[in-house]
Amino acid sequence: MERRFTAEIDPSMAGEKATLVGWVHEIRDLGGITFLILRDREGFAQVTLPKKRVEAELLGIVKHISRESVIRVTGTIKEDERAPGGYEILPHEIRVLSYADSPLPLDPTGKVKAELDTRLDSRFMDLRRPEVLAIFKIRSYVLDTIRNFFKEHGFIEINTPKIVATATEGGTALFPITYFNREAFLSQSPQLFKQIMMSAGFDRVWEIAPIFRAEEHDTTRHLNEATSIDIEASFMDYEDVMRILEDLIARVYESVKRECEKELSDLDIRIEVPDTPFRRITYTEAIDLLKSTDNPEFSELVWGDDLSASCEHELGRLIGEHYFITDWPTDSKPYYTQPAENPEISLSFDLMHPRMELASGSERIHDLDLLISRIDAMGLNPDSFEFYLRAFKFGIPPHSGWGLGLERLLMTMLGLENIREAVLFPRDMRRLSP
Ligand code: AMO
Repeated sequence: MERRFTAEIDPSMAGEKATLVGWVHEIRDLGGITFLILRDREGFAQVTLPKKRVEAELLGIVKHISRESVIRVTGTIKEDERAPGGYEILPHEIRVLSYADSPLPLDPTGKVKAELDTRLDSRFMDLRRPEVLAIFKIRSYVLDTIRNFFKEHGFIEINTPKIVATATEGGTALFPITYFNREAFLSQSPQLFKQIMMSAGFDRVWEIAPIFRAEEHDTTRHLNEATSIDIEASFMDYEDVMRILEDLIARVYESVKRECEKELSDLDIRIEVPDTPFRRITYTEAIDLLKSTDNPEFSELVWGDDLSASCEHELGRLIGEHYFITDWPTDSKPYYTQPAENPEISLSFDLMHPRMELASGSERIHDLDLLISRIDAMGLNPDSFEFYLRAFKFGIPPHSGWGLGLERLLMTMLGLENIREAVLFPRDMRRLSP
């Protein structure tokens, strides 16, 4: 008989036979009756064994099953409004497909709380919890939504190399690797390649792929391997790509709210779709706003300073919703960022959630001489960018783009405390396994 998911059965099927497979979530022996709760990816089902009415052999099997063993149950569906899904299964056959050892490394019912580190050490078991699984079902759904969004907006999906010869975002945060007899690095960003694709005439491209950052940040919002959602678009200015970004964020929230009701309820959260357009403040206005608070921490701020985590936090508190900080000092942004008419200011933006930065982007320099002089001014050697600079010599359109962190998007949308919650097997300074 074909197996079905627990959620594919409902009380109207009473009297029919069904086969379910899954994990033994709980066994409750009440003397005259035993309840076995079976768990699969989609939910729970109650398997009911009244002592007087089931074969002794089945009772014997159930007596010796350990929690979290994998079983197959075939039985008759019966309506029972007290059971999960409104039905129970009266079993004819129970097979143990894989025994689980005990004690278990974690409690998959979540009743016994464990530290995140302990959970990540036994991630296979942690992921069995419905509220943890829900995050990854939503993650998968978000990726679908993004793919559809880009398709509708005329973007072509690209895949760029993750083994590269040069830094893109400045030389500090690279993982060096050995590439035969040469030095190479894990890619920090598809930046240079997505720009080259503008010279290649692809017009609008997107990529979702890992980025590797060797930053020694041990925080709740930094990973050493993250997932970046990147776009690059020709003949668009930075306002154009900001609009695409805010529309994408709103679409993701809307779709998750509409389509992931069960997962949101497993996580016990509600989400509010943010209104668009998002508020835009310039970097200069952000500095003024911070200085106008009576917090002495901000009184010393001067134009050109980085916005620290506590600045971001204070701005988030004051603004209280998604917003853009635009027109950053040119020197605070990477060499490929287009300066404005006043060259101290750049045509750039960060997308902020009240809790943290989600994305950054800009209009790009497409004038070769200016690009070389910016690379120089940043203390980098234009020779090592030869493969990139060549693409600017033979006709390249004006273009703009951005990169959005998938895990930060999930973390802020779902109110997760730690970014590691949004990654199956996170990589951080201390964690390389599993
Ligand atoms: P940036 O370096 O700001 O920009 O990265 C873009 C977004 O990627 C996410 N991100 C991270 N998330 C978790 N852990 C990290 N260590 C990490 N580093 C980055 C953030 C961030 O906002 N090339 C430009 C983008 C562009 O201009 O198109 C870039 O990489 O959410």
